Amino acid sequence: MERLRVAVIGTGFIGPVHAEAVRRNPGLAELTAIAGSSEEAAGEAAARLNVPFYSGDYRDVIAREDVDLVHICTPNYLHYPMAKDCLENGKHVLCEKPLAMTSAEARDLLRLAEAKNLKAAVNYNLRYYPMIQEIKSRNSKSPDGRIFALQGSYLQDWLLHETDYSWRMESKLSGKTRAVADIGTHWMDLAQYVTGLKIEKVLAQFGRMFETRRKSAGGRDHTFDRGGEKKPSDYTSYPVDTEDHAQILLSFEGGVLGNLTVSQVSAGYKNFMEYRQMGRDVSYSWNSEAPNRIKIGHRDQANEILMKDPGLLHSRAASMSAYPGGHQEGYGDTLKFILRDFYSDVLGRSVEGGASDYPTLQDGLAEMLLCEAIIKSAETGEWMEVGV
Ligand code: SOE
Repeated sequence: MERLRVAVIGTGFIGPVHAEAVRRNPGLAELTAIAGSSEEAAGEAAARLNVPFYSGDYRDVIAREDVDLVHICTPNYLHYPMAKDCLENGKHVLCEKPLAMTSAEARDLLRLAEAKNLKAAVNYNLRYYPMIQEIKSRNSKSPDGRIFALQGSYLQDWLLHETDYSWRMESKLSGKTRAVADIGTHWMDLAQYVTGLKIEKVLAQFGRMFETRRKSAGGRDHTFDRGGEKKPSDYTSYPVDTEDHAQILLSFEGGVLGNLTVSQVSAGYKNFMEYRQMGRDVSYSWNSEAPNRIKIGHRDQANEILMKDPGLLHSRAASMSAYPGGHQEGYGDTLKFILRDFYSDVLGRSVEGGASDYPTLQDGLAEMLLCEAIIKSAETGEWMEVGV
């Protein structure tokens, strides 16, 4: 097969981002169809993105002969049924995270993909910042046991107001954990990926800023609704049963210690993920607000700031740089490279800079098992073993 014919399901925030990333891999794929939650939404997106076929019913899209692979960019509760339909229709799948609502759903998708001999991936795209790849390369060249502790956070503030609304606020659409499943799993996937160490036990504490919130009658995604233009009567109250904030102690294999703060109510942190690794030789510190740099901490020599320059990075990290020299890498660039890895594997092609190690359904299942252990720990106040 020369190039993959790709469809995107979802026309909200992330669907169009995926569509753009498809087109940034022109030697591997072309975008042939898009599906939305209505004929109108799909048609508007198809016109804006110049996509030849569209439908308000995703089943029209996944039944098409000119679709080999489908991106699922819909709310969490739709991931499993849509991915299952795609696999049953013989389509490869890239699903937004979290993979499903439960580990049972995730395991069923893994089984189905294997039975159908189809490839599937989960969009833990944050692995694909070049400097994250650099830390991973440096870890893989360091003897085992040099890592002592990991610390980090993923902080946002888009749900700080009690009128800020997203479908993620509704546990029947998003799952029993919100912030942890939505963004905490990004950090946990990245930490396990960068170190090669699995998380074995968790101890979690959840926090909720509001027990009830208010949403406008339309129920639209009012992410940035400051409530200014609406009257109190425009809002209805609803109970909140998921966490805004989580503090999690993590016990990694090999006795490596970890702790993670996840929050969607941290004023001023727009989309801040920080990864910090303490080891016997050095510490590494990276954050998504300054993605082109790593602070390398030393005890007996001056600390270093490593700035992205592909000529100075390990080959894998260099191959993940969308631009030469120190040009800034961004969120969208990470999707270009996760798709390059995934599509190359589907097409059976080699990948520049080494073997492609995109996040698979196995990684998606691992994150669902972590979420379930974290929920249980938050409910009981006890350490919980992570299932396998
Ligand atoms: C909202 O929290 C969100 O869009 C997440 O769903 C994404 O996974 C994250 O990368 C950015 O923030």
